[in-house]
Order: sequence, then C-alpha cells, then structure tokens
Amino acid sequence: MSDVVLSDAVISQLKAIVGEDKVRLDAESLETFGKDWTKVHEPNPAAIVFPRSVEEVQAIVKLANEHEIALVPSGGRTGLSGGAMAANGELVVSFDYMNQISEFNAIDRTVKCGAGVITEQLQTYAEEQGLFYPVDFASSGSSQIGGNISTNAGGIKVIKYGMTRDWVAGLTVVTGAGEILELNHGLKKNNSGYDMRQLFIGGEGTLGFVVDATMNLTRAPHNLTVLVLGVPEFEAIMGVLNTFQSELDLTAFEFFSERALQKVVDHAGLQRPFETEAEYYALLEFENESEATEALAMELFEKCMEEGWVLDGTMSQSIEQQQNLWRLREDISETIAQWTPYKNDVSTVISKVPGFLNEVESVVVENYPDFEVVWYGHIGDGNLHLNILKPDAMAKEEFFERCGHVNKWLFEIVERYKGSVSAEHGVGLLKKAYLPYCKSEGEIALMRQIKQIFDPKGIMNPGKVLD
Ligand code: 2HG
Ligand code: ZN
Repeated sequence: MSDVVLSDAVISQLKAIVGEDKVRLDAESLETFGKDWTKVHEPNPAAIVFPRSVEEVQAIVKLANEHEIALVPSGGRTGLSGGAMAANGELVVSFDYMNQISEFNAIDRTVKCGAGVITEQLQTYAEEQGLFYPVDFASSGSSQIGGNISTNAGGIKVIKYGMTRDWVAGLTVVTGAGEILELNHGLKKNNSGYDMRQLFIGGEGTLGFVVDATMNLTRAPHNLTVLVLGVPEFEAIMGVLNTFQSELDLTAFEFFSERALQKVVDHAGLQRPFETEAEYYALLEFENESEATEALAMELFEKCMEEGWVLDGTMSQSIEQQQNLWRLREDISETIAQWTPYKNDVSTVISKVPGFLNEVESVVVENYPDFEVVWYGHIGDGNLHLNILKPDAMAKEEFFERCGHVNKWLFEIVERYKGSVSAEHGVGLLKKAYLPYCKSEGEIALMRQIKQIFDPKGIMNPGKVLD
C-alpha cells in the first residue's frame, strides 16, 4: 500500500467511472505504474486507474479537480527524465486499455491510435497496410503513442523523418480543466490561428491528457543498408556526414565511442564490426535502391578513407547484417543500465557539435577522473547522449550528488552553444532545475501562464517541467 491514501468516497467514485476492476491499489501495481525507467526517485502513487474512453478520462479529471488530486499520465513508462514518476501520492492514469487502432485511411495515409497503442503495434499495423511509421527507438516494443506524443519522442531516424511532432495529424486531449478538445482533425493544411496541438506535443502531460491521435504514415523505405565506420577523432565525423549527406539521402547518422562498443561487445554478446579499433564509430543508413547507389556509397567511403576521416568500415549485405550492425548502437542504453548511469541528453546545432563535445569532454574528464564515461547519440541531429557510469562500490545517492555538481559547468557550455538541456528525453523531474540554461526567464514565465490556462488547479503532472 502507498503511504498516501485517497478517501473511500473518492475510490468509490473512481470505481463508478471506470469499473471495480480498473482501479488498483495493490502494492505491485503501485510499484510498477508509479515509475518510469529512471532510478532516481521511489514510486509512491496513491492508486492506479485504467480508463477505456475519452469520457472516462474526462470524468477522472473532473473528479480530480473537485478534490484537488494530482494526476500522473502513464504510458509505457520508458521515459528517462522522470516525467511519468508518481512519487508523491498522485493518482496514476494508465492508458494500457486504450490501445485500439482504427480509422485507417489509405488516401490520407492516416490512422487513429488510442494513447495506449504501443509504438511497435503501430509500426506493424502500418507495415500490414504497405506503409511505414518511421519514428523508431530501442524502446518501441513498450513505449506508447500517448507517451511518445507527450514527450515528442525522437529516436534513430530523426535526420530523415523528424520527431513524433511531425507525424501527429490530429489529437484528442482532455485538458487539466476537464475539457475535451479535438485538435487539427487530421488536416495537412490548417492556418486558422494558434495550433494548440503543438502545445500538447512535448507538454509532458502538464496541460492535460493526450487521449488519442491521428498519426501520419508514409511510404516504406526500400532495402535499408547500414555502414559502420571507424573514425579516429570526433571532428572527422563531420567530414563523413558532409560527404555522405551531400550525395545520399541518409535515413540515420548515429555515433558511439569505443567504450560504448566495448560494453555491448562484452555484455550484450555482439561482435565488433571489424578488427580495427577507433576512438569513435559512425553508423549511417540509406535506401540502397540500385547497384548505382551502392557503388556511390562505396565511392564516398573510399573518399573518407583517403581524407583520413575513416580507418575502417563495413557495409551490411543482408537484412540480418543490417539488424546486427544496428544493435551495436541500439543496445547501448539497455546494456549500460546495469551501472545505474547518470544521464544527460543535450544538443546544439549539428555544425557546432565537435567544439561542444570537446568542451564537455574536458569538464567531464577533469571532474570525473574516476568514472567511466560513455558517449553515443544521434549526431546527424546534433544530439549527444552522455552517460556517466556508477562505480560498483559507490552508493547511488553519493554518485548522483557528485554528478549533479558538475551539471552547472556542463549546462553553462550548453547555454553558450545555445543548445538544449534535453534534446529528446524531456524535462520531467530530472532536468527541471536546468531549464533556465536553454529558455529565457520570459519564456518560462509564459510557459507558467499557459499551464495556468489549461490546468488552473495545477493537478496535471505537478512538479514536472515547471515548479
Ligand atoms: C538512445 O538514443 C536513447 O539510445 C537512450 O535515447 C539514450 O540511454 C540514453 O542515454
Ligand atoms: Zn536517443
């Protein structure tokens, strides 16, 4: 049981809204649904409720307003910033039962998804219709569309397809005041004033609940082919990006460090891509449409070798090889989770990434000489994932505190580079204190006013993004 309890009257009213079996108070549910993938806070929700319709969500929000109960939205709980944590006796609203896909339209190339539809479920559905849902990441097997929208999830194909925001054609939301809004109705063109859909995308559930969404689909790519290249120094990655990007339409451009590679080789049982050891590795993907495209990719690879930007490389020759090469990058986050990493997810404009990384690296090396540092990320989007691994002998609290001290210097660099303290994982609880490093006082004040309009009683995911 949680140490925070809702009154019997409130529990009865919740059961009257969603049904007896859709309100859970057992310890296992409270533990499971009260947390996301972050390991910083302890879950402590008051109860979990599982609505099945927009009207049920609305009734829950109205009840919460009446009794001033804090609500936390819960999707696949794969977030890395604590946006779905319920650590203070909140009522968690899970979208697990709102997982229907409907209203597919081949001409519009859109489909309607309940907030609880799992990303992979949508990807498979699109494939069955001969189409493609391109937003993809390692947690696609459990993350939900509602959560993806609320955090504007990015992932590994952003360079070509953009973030979740680019795929949302329409939204149904229930605001913190309990109003149902249908936003944009699936329209491609709609210049009729403020587009409020955009506020709920990336709003991290602080304005209201995303209940369902009309998602865009696109043509499926043909014969995706992956190249992994060993790069001697970070600056060279930019030369490689420029060379390939000027001739080929890349569907991904990722990077990881030798240490990241070592972790997946030693702990996820993967093979090195080639024998040569390099400081960094770039992973590129493109649609290999013809022999000419493949020949062009080889030519570009050789040009990069001649420039000294690349030491060695390999190109996938089958779907299996393509998938295995992807695992070198995609398995990093899960593999290093065993070291309780301290995570940062920062960005700047792509061209400035080498200088930015060098400066951050010096701060990190100076301040964490005894910690293992693992770099990887979506370099084609200017997005770096910096993970500091906890030494086995150190307590979690001490480790997080030491890492927290360094944030000031790290985020001062972010500020100087006009970057972001959260490129794709969101602000949640963990990055809230650092928001002023990438947003002005005026902007934050306006954000507070916007929250006040949609959520006058402050019941929607309180303490996330803003205080
Ligand atoms: C990735 O790109 C995810 O693999 C996770 O965004 C990043 O674990 C991380 O820091
Ligand atoms: Zn990422």
